[in-house]
Amino acid sequence: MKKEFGKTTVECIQGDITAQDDITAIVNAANAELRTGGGVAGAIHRAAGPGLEEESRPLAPIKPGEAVITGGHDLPNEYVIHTLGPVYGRDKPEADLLANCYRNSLKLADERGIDSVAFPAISTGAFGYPLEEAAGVAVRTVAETAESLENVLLVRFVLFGARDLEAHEKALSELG
Ligand code: AR6
Repeated sequence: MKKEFGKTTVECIQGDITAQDDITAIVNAANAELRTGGGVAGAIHRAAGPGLEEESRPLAPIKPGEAVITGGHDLPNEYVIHTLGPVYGRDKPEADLLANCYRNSLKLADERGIDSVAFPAISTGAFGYPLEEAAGVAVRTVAETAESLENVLLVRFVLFGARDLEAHEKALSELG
């Protein structure tokens, strides 16, 4: 499923964030220390190789909502944007912090002249953010931010499971 916002196409697919060969920058649902970890972060660090953690370490720690950028190392992507999602029930206000993750990642990409960005469903795994709520924040924030982007022409949500895909497609279909 796809929709246009300004010059940017926003789409949702089911898949693995480490297998997006046609995307310039993938986003990592990172931990504050920018270390390997589990979930998306584990998959990204495994695919990128040890150079990713070496490059990331001096940029840590990051706070919820912040985003930093590194090279892609052995990934098929030129860049990895690392952002720290809120832990649901602890980092408040959750919705604002989660929105900052998407907004700051896209702004960073746009400043670097990056044309395409892929996001996982930040905070919806280990950090416990309820899926439907998070999908609404994610899709609304990307759509709003897209209106002012110059360089990012494609934003792809890469959802691991069928339920994740359904929640994001529903949120996207509900936007005007
Ligand atoms: N591609 C796309 N989505 C994935 C993949 C993948 N390869 N693997 C998992 N997901 P999580 P968080 C989905 O836990 O909630 C880590 O340990 C997953 O099914 O990766 O922001 C970090 O080190 C879920 O829907 O991120 C942090 O400590 C979504 O990605 C902490 O977890 C996010 O799950 C971050 O927690």
